[in-house]
Amino acid sequence: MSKISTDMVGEANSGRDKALQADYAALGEHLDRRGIDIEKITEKVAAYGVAVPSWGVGTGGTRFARFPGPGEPRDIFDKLQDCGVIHQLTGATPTVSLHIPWDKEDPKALKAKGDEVGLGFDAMNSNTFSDAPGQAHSYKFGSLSHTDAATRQQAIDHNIECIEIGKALGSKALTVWVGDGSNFPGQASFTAQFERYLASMKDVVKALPSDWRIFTEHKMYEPAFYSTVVQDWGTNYMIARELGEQAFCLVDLGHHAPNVNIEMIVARLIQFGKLGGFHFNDSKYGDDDLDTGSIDPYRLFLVFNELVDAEQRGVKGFDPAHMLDQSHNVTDPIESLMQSAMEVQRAYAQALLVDRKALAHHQQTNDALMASQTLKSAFRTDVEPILAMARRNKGAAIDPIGVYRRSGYRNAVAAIRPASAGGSGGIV
Ligand SMILES: [Mn+2]
Repeated sequence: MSKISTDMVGEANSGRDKALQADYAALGEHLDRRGIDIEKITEKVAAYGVAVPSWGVGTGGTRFARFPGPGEPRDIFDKLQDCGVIHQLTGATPTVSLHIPWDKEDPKALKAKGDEVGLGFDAMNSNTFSDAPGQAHSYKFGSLSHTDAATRQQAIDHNIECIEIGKALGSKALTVWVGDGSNFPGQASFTAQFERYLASMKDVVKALPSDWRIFTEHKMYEPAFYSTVVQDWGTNYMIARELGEQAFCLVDLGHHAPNVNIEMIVARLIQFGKLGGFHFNDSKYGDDDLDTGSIDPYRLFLVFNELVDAEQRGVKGFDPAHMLDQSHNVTDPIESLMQSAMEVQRAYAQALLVDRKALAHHQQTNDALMASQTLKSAFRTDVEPILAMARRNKGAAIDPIGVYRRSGYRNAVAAIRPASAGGSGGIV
């Protein structure tokens, strides 16, 4: 069983079509009164895609435990199949982001499987935050910033290998996140460690094809708990400046302190031409890796408000990569990723509804209340009929999770894929 039957999707859609048409017409009328053409919004939403992370389709865990679900993917080919189902039903996730060495296989076979399930390949992700079996040097005390030159070289070579695999897959970007840092005051020289990191990254950039971008991802803490080499967006911006025109900052929504104004960070990076992309997820306390939009959908909307503003201003070279990066510990990962992709689309659709002319006027005249209400009125609009219509028009499911549950996909793959081990350590 590779995909869910298209007949089943069609039948489910037929049963919901009448109600959808009525809801869509009602919303269309409402938006028309606000001077918005619903068809234009639907077209934009239909054209929007967010990449799914290959590691997201396995059940995640914490450093305490992992509780695997049935039918977990055995390898990258199973993962690609699951990602294909997500895209089939939502029409919103046309690409997958691979993680090396977890997904290391013959690139030709990976490309063939991607073609089979209708997926392209987004940014490649390197891993120098854990040791791969048999590697010569350990990353226990760092990778690209390690005090030992041979360890740094091993990490550089690994990143270059990720670029090589990505080239064969049609990827155009490398995302680098390192766990390097320190756990004790005095353990590492902040300056020397950062100098070593920058020198290593410069060697990686030298191997970058001219039409590729490199994204560096900042994270405040964890696995290092006292200091982290790439800890915040300021450091990340310095890195992108140091590394040159192909280097950009990646914003993972969970990698900030609680209450940090992420949408303003996004605006700053746009203003100075260094926003590379996103890892979408949600959080309450830290890097919780919760489902996108599950805790604070307003913040997600405010991030998209900045993105749409930049898009509509025609900011030169503005082309951020959109990826999900979250850990599904208590849900079926396919359902969570479908829901999250739709939440990202929802935030995009709502941001498209912002009356930017009115907002600019309220800002100019210092009318704080009306400026804030201009955003709120877009956020309050229930755009579900737009999302559903975009899915229906491209042959995806009006109700992806309902169809997925009725399809029996999870039970079918569980019959083929052996139960995976639980235990500790599942953090991704
Ligand atoms: Mn991330």
